Amino acid sequence: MRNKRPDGIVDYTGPAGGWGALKAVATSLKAQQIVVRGGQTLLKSNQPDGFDCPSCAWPDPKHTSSFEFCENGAKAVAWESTAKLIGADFFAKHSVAEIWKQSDHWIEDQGRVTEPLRYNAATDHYEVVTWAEAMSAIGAGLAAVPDPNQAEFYTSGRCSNEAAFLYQLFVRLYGTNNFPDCSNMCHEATSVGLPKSIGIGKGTVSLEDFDHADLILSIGHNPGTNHPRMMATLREVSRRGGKIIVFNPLKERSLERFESPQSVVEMATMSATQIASSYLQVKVGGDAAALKGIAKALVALDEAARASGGEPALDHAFIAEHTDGLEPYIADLARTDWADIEQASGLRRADLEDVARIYASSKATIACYGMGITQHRTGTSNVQQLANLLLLRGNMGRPGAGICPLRGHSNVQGDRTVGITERPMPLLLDQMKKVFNFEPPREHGHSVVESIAAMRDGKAKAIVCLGGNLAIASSDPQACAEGFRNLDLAVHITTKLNRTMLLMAKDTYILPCLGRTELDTQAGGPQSVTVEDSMSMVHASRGFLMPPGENVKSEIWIVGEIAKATLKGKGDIDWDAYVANYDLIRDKIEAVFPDFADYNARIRKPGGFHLPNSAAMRIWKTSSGKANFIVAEGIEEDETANAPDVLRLTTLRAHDQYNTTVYSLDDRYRGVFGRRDILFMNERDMARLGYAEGDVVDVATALQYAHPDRVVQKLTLVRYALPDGCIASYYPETQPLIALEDHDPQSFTPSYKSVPVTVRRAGGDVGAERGVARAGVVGQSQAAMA
Ligand SMILES: Nc1nc2c(c(=O)[nH]1)N[C@H]1C(S)=C(S)[C@@H](COP(=O)(O)OP(=O)(O)OC[C@H]3O[C@@H](n4cnc5c(=O)[nH]c(N)nc54)[C@H](O)[C@@H]3O)O[C@H]1N2
Ligand SMILES: Nc1nc2c(c(=O)[nH]1)N[C@H]1C(S)=C(S)[C@@H](COP(=O)(O)OP(=O)(O)OC[C@H]3O[C@@H](n4cnc5c(=O)[nH]c(N)nc54)[C@H](O)[C@@H]3O)O[C@H]1N2
Ligand SMILES: [Mo]
Repeated sequence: MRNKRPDGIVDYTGPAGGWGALKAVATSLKAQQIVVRGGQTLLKSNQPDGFDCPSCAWPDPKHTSSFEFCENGAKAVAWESTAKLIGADFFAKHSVAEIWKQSDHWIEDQGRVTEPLRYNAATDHYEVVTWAEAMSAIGAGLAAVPDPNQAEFYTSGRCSNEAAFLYQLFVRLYGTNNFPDCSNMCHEATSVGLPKSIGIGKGTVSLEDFDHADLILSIGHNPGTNHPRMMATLREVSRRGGKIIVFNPLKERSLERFESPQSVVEMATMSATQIASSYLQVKVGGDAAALKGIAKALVALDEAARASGGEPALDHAFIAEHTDGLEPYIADLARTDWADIEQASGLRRADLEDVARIYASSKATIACYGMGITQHRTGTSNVQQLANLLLLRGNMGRPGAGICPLRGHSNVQGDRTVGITERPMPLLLDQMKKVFNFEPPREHGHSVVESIAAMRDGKAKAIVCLGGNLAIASSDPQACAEGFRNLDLAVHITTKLNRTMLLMAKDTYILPCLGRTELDTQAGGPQSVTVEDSMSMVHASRGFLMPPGENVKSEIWIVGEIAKATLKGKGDIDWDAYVANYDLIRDKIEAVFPDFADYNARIRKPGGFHLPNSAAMRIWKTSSGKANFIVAEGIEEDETANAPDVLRLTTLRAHDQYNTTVYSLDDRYRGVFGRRDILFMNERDMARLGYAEGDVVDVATALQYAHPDRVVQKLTLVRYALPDGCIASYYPETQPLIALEDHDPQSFTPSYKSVPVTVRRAGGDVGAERGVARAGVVGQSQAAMA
């Protein structure tokens, strides 16, 4: 018989979705004190005349139903439209030092910021200032930075196309391409990898393609939590007999079984739909090897078929007409040993050959993937290997087939489309020059990792953050804390307070902004913004809730005011006119990006419009003019791969969190309640290393740039079905383990999903008090930053 499980840990035996999901919606609305207001809000999310749900970037179905919201969309909306507000009283009562001692959950849960604030170092309090005071100081501060390349301009992916476009116009007029953004920590491997493979840095499928696919490869994403509306699509594929093959080190419940809260029958009968037809528990970081294995097996099938006169496994006509580089690619596969593939992937050759056989018999395949693919040292080549696999069978640019990166933030793709990029293409800059009549900077700017390094090393002097929680989301909290505290000026445009805003520059401002759900009224009347989803659909979003205070302004207004105060007429832009009427911003977006032709007319139609996707039309905008097979060198991520006492840690989102926003301490589908200070490990590894479930351990970095304080302390071991040598814990608590240098060399994406670590019994000497865990709260980064 098994021992009693640790506090808060249970065996979760139900499917994903179902009544549990509906109950969770009610609970989160109640917690934010908006039972009625929130209920109404939900009905208008992802509707033709409503607002775009701020949670994820999964597209809306053609026939938007009023129930097209999900449990986690409900949490995001409730969190934003909360009745809790903080203004002058709150900041007079609490010093920054006091707020610092609270958990990240507590800090954000205080509610919406309602006044512009300036930090007073003499009293250690934020104090209310007028907008005019804030703007003139911020403008003077930015103008005082000696070289524009010493200022950083961060964007998180919730901001609209209009805000992002105006922001990049301002920043380029100011004189830099320093655009660190959340993409750099997320799908940068897609943005860097896919253009070389297929000539465009985004996915090629539309929602309708899922109706025509007979095979979905689902790799390294957890839709039941992070893209819940995708579950309806996967459920449909499964119910009509399509196959879904999952590659994930963890058994994620939603990928096993799902009960649709929108299906009367499943809800009434408590029945569920099986999702995965095969579930392969690849090792953490083993995808590079697994993908090579499948391709190798597929090539072998093709050779066998050719010898016996059977049906070829490769689409030779497509390959000949549309691709380049097959020979070196196949030569590399031939050189790669099965023994090495099995070792690195943790999967058996026979299983990978099975996948190849299923793939060879599929008429149309879609490959979906998320952070399990991109957040690795091999992230870029992982993405390219997925493209290779699809190209082998011509699964690109035809119905039911293609590549589907699951984007993160609800408008992270749109922000990139309209110019938030630190490595701009010459064409973008030429267009900006033509439309706005100035010479934009050509030199490439900083990504997240590069900007944190510049701040840490004292090279950067100022930062503006358009949303997000950069110092907590980034790797290396030690470097982030040092970096922010080195600055002369930090400006945070935000809905809520978070820990990044407690890392004080010489001069620090918090500027409160409207959320998606709220009415945005400017001189020209009520305004809509636009966003682009994961599948390149652009549509309007209009909030209707009353703003939380009259000093809460739209992001677009705030960007316009900062631009005016900083540029003092440089560039001759009429910022007030753009802010008064967002149609005028869209006209300029259209002028710079011809794909947005008829922008204002087309977003007034329900559902919006689709941006042309060259690869989906089999137009390959690569240097060769063809789609390219790209060889991935090797199959191991780093030098620690085979060290016996080194475990590979992956960092996950719990079910009740949105990135650094922790809604509650539960992770229902993984059976974790009321705590986050845990480390998932399989029972074989526990036994091998001399532990039992419930033991408390410290985790330390195993890479060469380990510091003695890159340690996360006091995590409780919880058994979980993981491959040998692989462990998992929560993001962002494990951030102190990830050095800034530990990233994909091509895309600079931090290697969040593959951290080589060692584990030891808690209580060892790690020097100082840094890294001390506070059970149940987000205390690790906080300690590392102290
Ligand atoms: N409710 C909610 N929705 C969200 C978010 C949120 O935090 N909460 N975040 C948004 C954002 S910004 C993003 S980017 C997306 C993220 O969405 P996902 O990509 O689903 O993100 P994660 O939870 O980080 O983990 C992905 C999955 O990868 C698996 N995995 C870990 N390591 C590996 C590996 O080495 N190989 C493979 N094959 N799999 C691995 C994990 O077990 C997990 O199931 O969701 C967006 N939507
Ligand atoms: N270890 C580890 N680290 C990771 C990841 C991981 O999987 N593992 N995932 C990475 C990924 S995929 C991403 S995208 C990043 C996320 O990085 P970020 O985008 O920087 O982080 P978020 O937690 O989404 O930001 C939340 C904050 O945004 C602000 N906010 C919310 N809504 C709005 C709004 O409408 N307007 C404005 N101006 N502000 C708003 C609030 O202050 C809130 O506290 O984290 C990355 N970090
Ligand atoms: Mo993301």
